[in-house]
Amino acid sequence: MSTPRRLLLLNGPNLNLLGIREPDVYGSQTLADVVALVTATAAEAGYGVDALQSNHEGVLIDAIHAARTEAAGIVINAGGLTHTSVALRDALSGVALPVAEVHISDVREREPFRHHSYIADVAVVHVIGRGVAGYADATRELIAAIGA
Ligand code: CA2
Repeated sequence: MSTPRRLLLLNGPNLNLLGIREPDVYGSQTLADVVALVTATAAEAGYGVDALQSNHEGVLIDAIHAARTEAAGIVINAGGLTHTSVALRDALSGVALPVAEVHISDVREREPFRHHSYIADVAVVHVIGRGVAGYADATRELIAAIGA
């Protein structure tokens, strides 16, 4: 079976508030802007994008499982689940797709509880603290890692 020329873009809890709350930390661009940016960036390389934001861990895990046969890679900002969820990490590891981990803010410069990521070592691309523009960088780097 040939690899689908599609990426899954996942955004986790509270990222639906992008551009609405805390612009000092996360900027003024919205989640719709993120989806448009990743869609346009992926299209440059002939990839389509399926985007999902959820505040529910199980919904994100189900989407990761579905991506196993429907996507060539995953761009994910898991929000706070980054720092707490073994289950999300296991799902990413289980589907064995290339993963790009994105964080809008520089989590390394924030509270200590944000310094550990359960996802980091199952991701091949890490883009941290570059704002919303980091999603475009992550998408390009992920496509380069897919290498097709
Ligand atoms: O910097 C990032 O992208 C984060 O993944 C964002 C998460 C946070 O828990 C991580 O430590 C770092 C939080 C997402 C919440 O997004 C909001 C956006 C606007 C207003 C309120 C929350």
